[in-house]
Amino acid sequence: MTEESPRKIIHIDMDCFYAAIEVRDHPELRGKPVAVGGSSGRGVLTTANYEARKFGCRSAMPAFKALRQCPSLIIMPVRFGVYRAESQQIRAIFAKYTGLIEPLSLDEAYLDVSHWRSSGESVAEEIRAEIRETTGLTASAGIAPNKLLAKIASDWNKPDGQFEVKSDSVEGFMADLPVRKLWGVGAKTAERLLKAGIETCGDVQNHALTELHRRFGRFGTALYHLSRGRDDRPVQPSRERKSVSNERTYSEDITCFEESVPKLQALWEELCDDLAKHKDRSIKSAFVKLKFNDFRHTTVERQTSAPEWKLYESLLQDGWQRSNTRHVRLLGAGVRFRSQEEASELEQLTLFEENLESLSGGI
Ligand code: TTP
Ligand code: MG
Repeated sequence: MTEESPRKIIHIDMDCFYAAIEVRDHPELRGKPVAVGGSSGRGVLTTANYEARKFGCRSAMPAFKALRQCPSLIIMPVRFGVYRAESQQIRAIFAKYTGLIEPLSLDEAYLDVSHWRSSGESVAEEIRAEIRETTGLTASAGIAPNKLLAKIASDWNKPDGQFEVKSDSVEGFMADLPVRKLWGVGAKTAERLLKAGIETCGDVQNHALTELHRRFGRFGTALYHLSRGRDDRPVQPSRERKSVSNERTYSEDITCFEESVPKLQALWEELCDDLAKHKDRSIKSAFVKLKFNDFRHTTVERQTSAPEWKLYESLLQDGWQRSNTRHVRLLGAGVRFRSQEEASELEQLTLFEENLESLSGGI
């Protein structure tokens, strides 16, 4: 019997993507600490280059804090259009190597290159070289038999490097890895696991499958496999969009419902414009998001296929009921879509019901 050969999955992630583009386009910034984001009082950084990271500047950090830590930091305004165009160019390079591309964000994607005769490592080298030649930007890559490992590995030799996890070294590679790095393990879950004495994947490996299942249910079973670096998920070429939304942080806190209505209405109008591009999708629900001045947020959601303004207004009212006198600093309005599968099931069901009706009508 021949054993199936392992898949060759590459995870590519551009290095400090937005900041690298800004430095490339403004050569006078080379070698200086640079971030991209809003520099006004409430601005946050989307990312920072490696020079700025030495001072602790990070994605999602408020600009005032970053400037306190690194007074010479240069904060460039965000140019989404440029980043999107760059991302398209990078995806066009991927497409020369494989049809199996699963983008995760503008600067990140999984590629399945199992059909290549050459090693995954050399394909990754080639792709990175081509990205550098075409765009002048550097990328890092992880090469492994599955997505889980490839994504972890792409961080190993960042920036401008790559790392391969070979099939026979998987369990060892995973042993020291914090469980927090696993797909689906967030801060809360990691905390729960820590209480059970589990901090690394090696700790999980010491527990039997039955015990993990008893303690954590289905998640325990997944954990058992993930901690051993096992992951069968295929590279899925077209990940469909699950939702569309608009949100905005205001320079001054909103103190009451009445004041927030016209602001939400403006967001809702933009949302309706955006939805025009997604006419092929079926809407499942509408939601309104509020972030309070203690940075906690809440989302109020209701099922609907028609995202009408009155509904958003009433969701907003429900949101304010959770405010407990807190003021609001951010508002968001959005819709969630049915997956293509759900949408076609619903279509079948509707057809079925219509048929039943016409049958009973005929009796
Ligand atoms: P990342 O790949 O997470 O970060 P990065 O490419 O800047 O740096 P690294 O070298 O560590 O990969 O995100 C890609 C881009 O997405 C990033 O350049 C800016 C944007 N971004 C945000 O706008 N907000 C965020 O919170 C994060 C994490 C990223
Ligand atoms: Mg990146």
